Amino acid sequence: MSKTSAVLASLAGAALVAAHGHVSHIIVNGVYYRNYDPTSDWYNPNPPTVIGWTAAQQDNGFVEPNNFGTSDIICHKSAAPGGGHATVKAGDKISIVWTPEWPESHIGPVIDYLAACNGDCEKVNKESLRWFKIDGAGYNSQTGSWAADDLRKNGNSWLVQIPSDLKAGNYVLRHEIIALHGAGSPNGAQAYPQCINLQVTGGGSNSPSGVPGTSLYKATDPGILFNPYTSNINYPVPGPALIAGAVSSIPQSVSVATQTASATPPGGSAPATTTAATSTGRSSSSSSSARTTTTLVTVTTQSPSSTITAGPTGGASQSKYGQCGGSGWTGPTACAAGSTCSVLNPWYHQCV
Ligand SMILES: [Cu+2]
Repeated sequence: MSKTSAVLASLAGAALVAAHGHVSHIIVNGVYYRNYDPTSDWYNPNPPTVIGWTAAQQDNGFVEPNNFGTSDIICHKSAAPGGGHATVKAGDKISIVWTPEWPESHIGPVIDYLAACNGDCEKVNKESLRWFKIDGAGYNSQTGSWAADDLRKNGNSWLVQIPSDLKAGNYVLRHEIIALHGAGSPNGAQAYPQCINLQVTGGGSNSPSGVPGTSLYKATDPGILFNPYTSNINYPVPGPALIAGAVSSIPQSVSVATQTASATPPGGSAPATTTAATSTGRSSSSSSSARTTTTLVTVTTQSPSSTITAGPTGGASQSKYGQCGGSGWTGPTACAAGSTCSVLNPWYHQCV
């Protein structure tokens, strides 16, 4: 190891305590869908129905390689299906947004998989899912950047395209960052899988075969046990091969939400969307004609019970990393001591 590499490695070691992350929301055709929030929903006795899977990720943490053979790698620790789904068209691009800001030290690949549910994803047995890889970006030697760098520079978001020939049906999208800053040592890589339920409409007849989540990676795979602090990086993205016709990543850009929608429960009709009160200065462009636009009336999504602690002034306040504002938010806007409400975007303000 060169002196420079050693310095970089020790800096990375210091960053191990940095906040990690989870996916806060997705944006499809300008429509914002809230994801499961492991840092607040976990503690909420009456959490909102969302498209994202529930997981024991209160620490914003990761799955370690020694557990890549267990069900925790499928959709994160102790994961269970989300109670609803988002409806997208085959060929749609989905912006997947992480919070808090992805740590710069946490270099590594960004990978996306789909698995058909053959029924409602809300009730699927995760062990039965067979995952096929629709994109997977590692290190770009042209730009000298890792996919996780590109994600961070792209507003902490990653743009994924659903294959346009995919057979219509219900799928789980498994989006994942693998952080490699410690991956030069055994069990040092960090996997951050995030699962979201999608109903895909349109499409064609393509139904790729896949592998069980527990077979995606092994702790000793060359893309898992890998020292990224070398001068000539030649990184093999781990996991199965991309499906035919897929690319490692599509061109990245930031998506802007102009509407919000709630998750559709199984068998439910298309969600009502709420046009954002805040103008972004952009035209709202192509939102799906299948969605109905309506005005949000009154929605009380949670009772002010155990997740909400009394603030210094006696009013209700949100716990750290919980939501504290944004279009349509009816919960507390004050943050618990030690955190302040930060505007991530017009639809999501967070106590950080
Ligand atoms: Cu970390």
